[in-house]
Amino acid sequence: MSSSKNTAPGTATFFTQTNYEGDNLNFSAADGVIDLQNSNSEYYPYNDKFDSVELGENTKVYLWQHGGFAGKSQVLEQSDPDITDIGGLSVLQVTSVNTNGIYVRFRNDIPDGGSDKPYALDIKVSEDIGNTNISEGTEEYYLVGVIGDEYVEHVAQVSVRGKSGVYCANGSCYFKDDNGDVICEKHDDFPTNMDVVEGENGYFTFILKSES
Ligand SMILES: [Ca+2]
Repeated sequence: MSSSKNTAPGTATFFTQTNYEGDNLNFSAADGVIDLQNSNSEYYPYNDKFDSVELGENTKVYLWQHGGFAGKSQVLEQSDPDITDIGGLSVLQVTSVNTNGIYVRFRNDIPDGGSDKPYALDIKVSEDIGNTNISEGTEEYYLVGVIGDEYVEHVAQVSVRGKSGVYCANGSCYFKDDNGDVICEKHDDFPTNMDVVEGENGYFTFILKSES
């Protein structure tokens, strides 16, 4: 039964069992980012517990496996009777369909690899709940935030650390929604030893060009 009759438009109902059974909680865009694994949250008992989700009309949900927008992620625009393949849902956000994900990956392009490799990017999109940490050598994109609707613009903190833990880059950029296009603009303090390259809409590769 994937009927959304029971769930209001713009909201999503999460169930503790597959096939829309068990305890359930309903969330809307007004709830923002829900961090189930925050032990101070009233929702903490539901960390890793939601196994299905029913969407109302005009609804999109963003799902993450771990806090810090880490691990697997998934975006749904229709009800799903089994979301267990996420491997334990810990962070979720409900929006209208008029939002896009911001996807980021990290590449080390220092010609000799650098003296402090491997390097890792930390990116924190404002209004979010934590850094997403992305190591070099991973090709995959990470869903680091959501843009659109009331999230017209985010300021993202960007930093890169080497193996020793010392930062070699630190600054910020903007992610903006431009009628459904996701734009990344470097802020004045964007690291001069970094670059950012746009791929498909909403997909960005952050590149470390030199050690300093
Ligand atoms: Ca989890």
